[in-house]
Amino acid sequence: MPSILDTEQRAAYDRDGYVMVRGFYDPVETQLLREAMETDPTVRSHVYDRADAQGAVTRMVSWNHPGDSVYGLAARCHKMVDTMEDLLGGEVYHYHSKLTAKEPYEGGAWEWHQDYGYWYHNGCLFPLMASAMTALDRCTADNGCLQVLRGSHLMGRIEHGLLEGEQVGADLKRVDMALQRLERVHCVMEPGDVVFFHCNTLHRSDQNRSPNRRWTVINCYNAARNDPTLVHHHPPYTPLAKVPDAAIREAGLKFYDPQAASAFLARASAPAELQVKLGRPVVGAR
Ligand SMILES: O=C(O)CCC(=O)C(=O)O
Repeated sequence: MPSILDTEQRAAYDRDGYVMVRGFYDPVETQLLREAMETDPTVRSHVYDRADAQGAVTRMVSWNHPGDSVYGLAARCHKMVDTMEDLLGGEVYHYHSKLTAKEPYEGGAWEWHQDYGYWYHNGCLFPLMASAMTALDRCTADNGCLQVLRGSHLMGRIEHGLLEGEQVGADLKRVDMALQRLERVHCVMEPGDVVFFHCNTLHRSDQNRSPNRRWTVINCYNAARNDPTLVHHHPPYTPLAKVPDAAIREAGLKFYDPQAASAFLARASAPAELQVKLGRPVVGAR
């Protein structure tokens, strides 16, 4: 099946390092995904906190294999995977997915980083990786929506280092220079919208100081031809079985098979190589 992107959107991704697809999931699909995140026992038993520099937390759940749950089917459906294959120029596999949940008044911030700032250390030789963030709630500047620096993916990989709290972020000097030249875009999203972004796109988000919850799911993919050279906490190339888009609705509120819960990470850590380089353990979620 073709990618969901039209020619203009496809060109926007190459130019800007991200592209927004409004209403990617319809209201029924979105409600199923939201309810699954809220009620799936395997998800709820794998929540961990990731603190920002002020100690405010994002509630996280990370899993490596999509499985047959409704959210696994969403990560494997044609409209998602065919679009990723279009963006990455060939076969892709599921690298991992995560819930990033910012609760009202207490959700934490994310500092400027590139996902490839992490994934590079996992032995992924090429930046042939991308993510799709799905809004489960309305995401606005007030509740800490994703912010991207338009065109920053063209800067290549930036060095990442230790920040305050539990975070690894991009070299602040470089980020400051980029901020002078590139436009910062707040990705305001309605539930069901998806923003696709390149692994070298600089992104961040603010704390949630509003009364409104901000939950998103992020599906991350790697090109099959970019099979990591190192064994690490995310999977090597694993063929991905695509399903029709209708499978999401047909599944209903289908949960993850608890027998396969080992696909969930207890608490995602920074890549071992990066921890050694930084000289101390760092937790993270990438
Ligand atoms: O949830 C967010 O606001 C950002 C998450 C993020 O940047 C990440 O997981 O790498």
